[in-house]
Amino acid sequence: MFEKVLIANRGEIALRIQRACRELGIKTVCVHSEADADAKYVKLADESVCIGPAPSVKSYLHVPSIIAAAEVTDAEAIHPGYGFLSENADFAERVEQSGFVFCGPRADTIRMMGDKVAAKAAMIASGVPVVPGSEGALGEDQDEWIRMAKDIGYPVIIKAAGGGGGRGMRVVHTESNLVQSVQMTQGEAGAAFNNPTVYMEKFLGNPRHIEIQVLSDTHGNAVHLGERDCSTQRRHQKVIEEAPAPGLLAKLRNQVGERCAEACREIGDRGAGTFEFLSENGEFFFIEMNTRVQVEHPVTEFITGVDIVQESLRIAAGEPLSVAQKDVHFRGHAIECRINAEDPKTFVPSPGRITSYHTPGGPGIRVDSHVYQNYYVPPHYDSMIGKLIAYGATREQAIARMRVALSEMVVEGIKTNIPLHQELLTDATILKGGFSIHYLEQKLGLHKK
Ligand code: MV4
Repeated sequence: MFEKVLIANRGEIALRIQRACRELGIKTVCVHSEADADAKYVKLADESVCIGPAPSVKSYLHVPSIIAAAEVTDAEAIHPGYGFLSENADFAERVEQSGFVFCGPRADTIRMMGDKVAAKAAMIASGVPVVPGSEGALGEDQDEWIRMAKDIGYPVIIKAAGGGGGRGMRVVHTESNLVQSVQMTQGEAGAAFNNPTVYMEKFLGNPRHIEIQVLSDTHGNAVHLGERDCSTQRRHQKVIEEAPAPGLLAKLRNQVGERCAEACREIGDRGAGTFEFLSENGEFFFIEMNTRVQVEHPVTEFITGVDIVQESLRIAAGEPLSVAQKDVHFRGHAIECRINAEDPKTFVPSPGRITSYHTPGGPGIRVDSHVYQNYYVPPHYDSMIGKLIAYGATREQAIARMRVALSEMVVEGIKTNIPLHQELLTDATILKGGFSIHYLEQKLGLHKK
């Protein structure tokens, strides 16, 4: 195992990785911006290095400073967490070229999954079900686009190969708009991603967003840890996640999960990964793969008992997975509420000083957060200040525990979305489960542009 790992992130995930390292007996180096210098999790690290001013581009995204911090502290590996440089193939390459271990996949895996056309081709080759569509990039021939869309059936969606996470896509309802829409998406993709390549898919009108967690080691082993339902989202930001997905049959979970694990073995994946699917009428369609630990990993940890962050460290150190597929059992239900520093109605960010803070507890409650009383939420970063996760034997029990936890939680001095969560956990559709990715925006009265 490593002696010392550098954590190239901030906030709750930096603390989560630090805790995992400590349990494994690994010393930690925390890099931080000037805005995060006084944070407790920075002081808690064995060593800390200020890598630049508050704006991310000058600190958490500044590769030379991070590599230099690893060099001066003699760290062996760099864990990127999520966001920031976690899915930057050039960063992963630079880390390894500088003689450090990148706690994540090989750079070429990150690169392949960053190219959504290449990712989809790899999944088709491994037998993972994908959304019906162009099977590759669209070429030059406009008549071919028209034939293809007619074949797939309207509505279709044009997506940028360099996009993902909701960026660079356009829905087309009729043939009269098709050519212009493809050209506009190409133009935007060229400007935004420096890659004008686009592809076409059948547009699914009311899908659920269900994703499968995988772990792959460097010895050819890969397992899946089941799924999470992340359909409760607003403007591509997840709000609530849960595992398992309500109503999903074990047989289908294992079928799709095993396809994902097999794909990991075939592409030689390494570390923690997530296969994103859209699901309609009990069918699964792959859309994208994320090659990192995700925000919502705790719900999977609760129902499987596997520590995903520790596994990501063990895998990076060259150790085999600590679990085989036959040892992965799904038990109970877990739900996560993302706690954001924002207005619960307008979603406007609400940074500032937390004047009063109290966290809930009791059976099945987990709080993943780096904040505390008198913590100042800096305005420079994502508004998520923590996550509340509740586990129960059943979905009903997990939700009941979450309601109590939300009622106990006190965050004063800034606005948070706790009132929104309290309302969502009384909503009949949400309590029933199995709703689509559009439900929350419909409920909030937002309309897609
Ligand atoms: C889709 C889709 C419907 N049909 N693809 C948005 C984010 C990116 N990961 C893929 N996205 C979508 N792709 C087809 N063929 C609808 C979405 C989508 C979405 C997907 C997941 C979570 C939230 C979403 C919100 C709006 C649209």
